[in-house]
Amino acid sequence: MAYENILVDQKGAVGIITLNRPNALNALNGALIEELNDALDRFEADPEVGAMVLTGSQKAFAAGADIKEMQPKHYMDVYFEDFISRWERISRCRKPVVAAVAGYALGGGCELAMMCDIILAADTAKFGQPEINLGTFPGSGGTQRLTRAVGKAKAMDMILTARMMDAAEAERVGLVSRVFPADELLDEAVKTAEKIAEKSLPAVMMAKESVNRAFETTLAEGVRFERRLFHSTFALEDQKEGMAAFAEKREPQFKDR
Ligand code: CO8
Repeated sequence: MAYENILVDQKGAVGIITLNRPNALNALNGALIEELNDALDRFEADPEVGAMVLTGSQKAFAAGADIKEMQPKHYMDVYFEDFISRWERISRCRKPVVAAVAGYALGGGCELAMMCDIILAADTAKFGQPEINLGTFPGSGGTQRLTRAVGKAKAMDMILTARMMDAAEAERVGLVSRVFPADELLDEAVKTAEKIAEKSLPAVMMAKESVNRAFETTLAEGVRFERRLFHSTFALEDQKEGMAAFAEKREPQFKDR
């Protein structure tokens, strides 16, 4: 597939996807989402890739779903095409995805970032769910993921008033894990993804699956799920290598793929 709305690059074991619709502040339209999904499929299938970075421009990670594309749609259009269901592909990635957010992450842009595993932000980042200004409300997990990330008070405040949250507030309330000067953001995101990609890929994937389970189940069931996966890591060559390397005071060489 030829890409017109994203740029794709690979640095060692890190796949990098850059949203690239500069004239629309990276507004997410159907074509962009198909390209993004295709790039994710490729990186997921590539055994050389251990982690991914998703980023945008300095001005916008993404200013939301493309309002001009949505404007003519009626209820039966969105119902029959199950509008937005294909936009959640990234939340089903089994390999980790780091979102590097500079500038606006609004509406679907904020939801897309929240579908990633770690959000790193530039000091210029602005997060918001302004759909209420359009006579609608977040439709791709905003009411659910934002609430889980920052709690009811902040989520209601943002979703009902359309107020934007800056990077400092987003870090304080736990929406983002770290904030960097804008010109260092991408390097830091790639470094973070590289660090993840150096680990055992199956252990990383299981750890991700287990953390995500915390959002889907009770504590007792989640702990049980974690225990089963934890036990299964003892079947990995990487677990043998990791523990042997510790005992021998050397760096581990993880190879399971
Ligand atoms: N859709 C379409 N075009 C957009 C969008 C958008 N969301 N955002 C910006 N653009 C376009 C503008 O129309 C403008 O185009 P043109 O030059 O042709 O007029 C260009 O990008 C530059 O934008 P501005 O001139 O407005 O730039 P400013 O710096 O003045 O303002 C803002 C920046 C504040 C970000 C402003 O553009 C804005 O408010 N944008 C809309 C933000 C918004 O409401 N987002 C929510 C959209 S609804 C949504 O996301 C539903 C989610 C559905 C699920 C998605 C799943 C992942």
